Amino acid sequence: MSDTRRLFFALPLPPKTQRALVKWRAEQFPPEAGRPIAAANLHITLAFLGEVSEQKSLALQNMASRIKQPAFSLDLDDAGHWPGAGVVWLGSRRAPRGLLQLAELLRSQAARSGCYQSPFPFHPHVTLLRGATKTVAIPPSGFHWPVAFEHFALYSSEFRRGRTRYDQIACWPLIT
Ligand code: 2AM
Repeated sequence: MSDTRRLFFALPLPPKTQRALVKWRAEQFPPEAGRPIAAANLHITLAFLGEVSEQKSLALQNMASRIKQPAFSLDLDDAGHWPGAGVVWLGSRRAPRGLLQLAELLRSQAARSGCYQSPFPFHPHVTLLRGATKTVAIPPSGFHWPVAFEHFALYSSEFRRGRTRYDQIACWPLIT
């Protein structure tokens, strides 16, 4: 349907971290491990909303603009492979409470607005590779990517001409 868009709330990674992760990924994973996600598309999803009408999107943006949550930092120090989903991911051994609260708030607002709800428990992560359906050697622990988050944003996702494109629709500050 043309009057809906595929939307999700996410934490964008700072461009410097995106570039560093892309370099590290190329060193850690062989090309056959999976399809690398473009640097600019590296993010942590907070709430996936599915196909959303413009009216519902505006209502969700209005609710998001009223969220007052403190900023938080996180250490990307964990990695794993979900072979079923074909995803190689980076995450954190200790997700900050602020991140979990923000995701919970956005997810409950989305649920009350009748949006799609993922049946899976929330596991904050950055997807590094897709199409990773075969066994992948995960880098040994010892890596650390510290990231400070001061904003969260609403994105649309569009798949066109073989490419996934994310566009930021709106962005809100966390309290610093
Ligand atoms: P993923 O990276 O783990 O695949 C845009 O597609 C974002 O929404 C991605 O971060 C993706 O998570 C997430 N996403 C897509 N489809 C989803 C679904 N059905 N349930 C939960 N998250 C989803």
